[in-house]
Amino acid sequence: MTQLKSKKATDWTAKMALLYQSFKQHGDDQNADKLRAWYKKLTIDKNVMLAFCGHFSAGKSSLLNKIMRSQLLPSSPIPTSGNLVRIKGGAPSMQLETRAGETVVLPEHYPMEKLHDLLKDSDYIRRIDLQVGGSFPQGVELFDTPGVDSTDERHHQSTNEALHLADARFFFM
Ligand SMILES: Nc1nc2c(ncn2[C@@H]2O[C@H](COP(=O)(O)OP(=O)(O)OP(=O)(O)O)[C@@H](O)[C@H]2O)c(=O)[nH]1
Ligand SMILES: [Mg+2]
Repeated sequence: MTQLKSKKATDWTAKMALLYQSFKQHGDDQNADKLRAWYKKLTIDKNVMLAFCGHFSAGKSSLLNKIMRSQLLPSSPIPTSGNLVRIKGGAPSMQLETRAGETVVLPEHYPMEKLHDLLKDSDYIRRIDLQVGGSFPQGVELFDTPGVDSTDERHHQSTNEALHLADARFFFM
């Protein structure tokens, strides 16, 4: 985050930096992280971000699978998706971030069943980034999120972590 030299700075990046510093000073790491992610979206990624959120078993992951023409995301009639998934186009790759803050790159040709286990895991995994090839449009990022009415509190947390980044949110019910 940009370091401020003067509090009189008026551009929006400087204002964001001030806010970030304020969150940090008050120990509000959660909002500081959200702000940092938003800053990255606006200045580096610049992707259009669309979030699929809503009730569990409403068909979010199934529709995303249709869009990707794959079965990458697990789907079943019980609460299934356990963490935030960010999907974008590019050379195929999979990367996850644990709740402890570690980043793990999954090997090429990672087995689908094992990937599904990771995508259901809300205990250790905070977020999974999938880069998919084929005709997936560049400059677009789709978010799959856990059901907001699931009884697992971490499911709500994962969804809330992403919604502020989305340019549009599709609510499934
Ligand atoms: N009949 C019918 N069933 C569907 C449709 N879309 C999804 N399903 C089924 O509904 C169930 C739930 O679908 P998911 O895609 O896992 O729903 P989700 O919203 O991702 O659920 P969570 O990950 O738990 O939040 C699965 O058994 C799907 O096969 C649909 O359009 N029609
Ligand atoms: Mg799902």
